[in-house]
Amino acid sequence: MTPPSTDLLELMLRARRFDEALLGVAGEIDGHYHVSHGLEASAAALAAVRLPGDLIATNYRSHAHLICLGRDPEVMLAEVLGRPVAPQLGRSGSIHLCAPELGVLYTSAMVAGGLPHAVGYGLALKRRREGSVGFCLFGDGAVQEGVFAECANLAAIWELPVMFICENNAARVSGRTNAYQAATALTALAAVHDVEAESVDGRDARATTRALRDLVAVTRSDARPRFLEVRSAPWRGNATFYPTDVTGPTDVTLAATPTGDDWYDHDDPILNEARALLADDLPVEQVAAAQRRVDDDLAGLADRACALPTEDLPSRAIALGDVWSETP
Ligand SMILES: Cc1ncc(C[n+]2csc(CCOP(=O)(O)OP(=O)(O)O)c2C)c(N)n1
Repeated sequence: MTPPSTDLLELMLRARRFDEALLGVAGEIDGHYHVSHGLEASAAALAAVRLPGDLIATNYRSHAHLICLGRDPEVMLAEVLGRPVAPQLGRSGSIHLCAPELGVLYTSAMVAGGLPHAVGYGLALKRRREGSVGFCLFGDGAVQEGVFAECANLAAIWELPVMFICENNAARVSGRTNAYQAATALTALAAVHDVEAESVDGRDARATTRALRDLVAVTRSDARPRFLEVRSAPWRGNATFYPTDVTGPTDVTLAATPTGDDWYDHDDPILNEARALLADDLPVEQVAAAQRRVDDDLAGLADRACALPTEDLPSRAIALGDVWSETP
């Protein structure tokens, strides 16, 4: 019998290792940064369903999305550290990363800023009639912005192939979705605009991938928008304005033994996937071997990114490159 695949585990762990490396050199980052801890399931699901030709509008919490889609971790960390690497030459910081070759053209750090981009992508892709989809990833806070209603409405009445993916990392709160949201079900806010909507447990990467794959398949065929709420627990390292690695380096072998801490025992989608592999009868040594493969591949990531040459300020050519102006 073929052993269960560790691909999903390794992909999510690769994204987590990127963020852990970034948090280790956070003192060298000029500006703000966010990490994706706990949101790796939607990132891996996105990578599983994305096809060449699709366009993706992500948000300021984009690291896992980009790493899972295939962005080079060393180049991406160097970019965040302000090193002049292609394509953004160290100007993006953590919150404006892009990867045009992967369909991520630009990242708005405004809450809900990517929603109108994705509707525009959907309109353009529909006109080209290629069966491609415009994806949008955003937090639960974006659903509170008025532009969410406008975008859901336009995507529905213009029948646009847009896949709205709401990463709801406030899902532990009972009753209201969170302190700022009167609605108890975010799916209802999409459904009211005639956008078919589902909710999935984002702590379960397999379920998240299945749910996204099913919705995207129908959107590719009927070119109508869909909405998926991916519910996860908040990661406590995000409690401060600047995230810190309060849960420490992820160790997938912890899945074998309860710790008494909800993060490790129930909430971390990576440990949950390791747990699912153990339940599939994969020996813990092979789960550990999967982790070693990721670690060997990324060995020295932060050192290599930090070692790239930097400048205190970008050169005039870099700072003004790609800036459009009427006056020279
Ligand atoms: C339009 C706008 N308002 C306020 C902010 C400041 N801000 C940055 S993150 C954030 C919280 C967003 O919450 P949520 O969408 O739930 O995402 P999370 O950070 O929990 O992933 C806010 C208010 C912003 N970036 N853009």
